[in-house]
Amino acid sequence: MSARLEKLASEALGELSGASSIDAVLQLKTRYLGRKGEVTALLKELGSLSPEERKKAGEAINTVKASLEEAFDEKAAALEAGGRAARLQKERIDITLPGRSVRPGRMHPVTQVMEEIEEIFSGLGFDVAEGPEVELDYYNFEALNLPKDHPARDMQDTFYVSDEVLLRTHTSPVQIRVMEKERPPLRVIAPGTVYRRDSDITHTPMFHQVEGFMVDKGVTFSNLKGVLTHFLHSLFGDKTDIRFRTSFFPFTEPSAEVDIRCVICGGSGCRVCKGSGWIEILGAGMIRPEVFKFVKYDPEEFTGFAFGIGIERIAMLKYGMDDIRMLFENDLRFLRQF
Ligand code: 2NL
Repeated sequence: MSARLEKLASEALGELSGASSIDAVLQLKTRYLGRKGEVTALLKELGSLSPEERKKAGEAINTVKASLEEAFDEKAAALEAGGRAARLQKERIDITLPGRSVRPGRMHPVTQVMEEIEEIFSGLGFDVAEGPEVELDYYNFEALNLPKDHPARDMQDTFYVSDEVLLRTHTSPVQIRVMEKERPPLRVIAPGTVYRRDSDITHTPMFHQVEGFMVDKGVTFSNLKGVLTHFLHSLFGDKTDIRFRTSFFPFTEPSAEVDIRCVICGGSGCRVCKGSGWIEILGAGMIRPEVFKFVKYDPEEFTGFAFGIGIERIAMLKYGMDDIRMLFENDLRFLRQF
């Protein structure tokens, strides 16, 4: 009996030293010490021994049983502690690391300029109107005194969708739609995206415009000058010199182009103003009676002025950019500067 007991004990300890998981230890514990375990089986054999031998063997078995129990429990505890240490090591967080900062987005420079222009005209009582970018030939050209055979249509390289449908080349069609629906007095600006088949360092096929108009009884060229002078002084500063030059547009007469003193060189002449000291900023004029007839206004009763401004050019001047394409490459390192 004592030889079998010793063999069993050394076997159990040998297997235990090879156990690498808590589950394996618990299985061994059941196999040796459980109700149907091998040590328990030895205890059941005690009945066949003499009372003297039984006492001796019983004590020996219980001693082995107690020491095995302790060995199993110690090993299980050690494995559990090791597992927890490994998990803590794996889940370790360096609380001294700096946090990850969130970069706030910002308005595109074109949007910034467009909103600034809207603010200035809102202050003069102008409403803001919008309309479709895919437009009818009628609203984009015809109603603006540009019939199909008009030579000025060649000035605009147009994206056509079909014979009568195109991508608007300016936001004037929005203004025609407003006049068609509403009667004077009207003060409206039409900001938006426009399209022309043109692409180089000063042109992109998609760009932005703000057009505007004012129609009422007795609106004059003086009103045009007053409104546009106030607008340019608000946008570029009160001290900015402004000049009106005579010009031609098919939808206005008389027409003017408006220049500001070069914001880059102050007038002495540079690359941006091509040595002239002046920069062309917008076109404007008194709306022609032909246009009024298309929207059923009586040109004897009402007069009005209209104007158009390219936004990208203003953004480039304001922020000192020299290539318009940078605005639409969406390079965040570039856009974050504004
Ligand atoms: C330019 C010139 C201009 C207009 C736009 C306009 C609109 C209607 C009636 C009459 Cl509905 N005129 N718009 C008038 C004169 C000039 O823009 O060079 N823009 C960048």
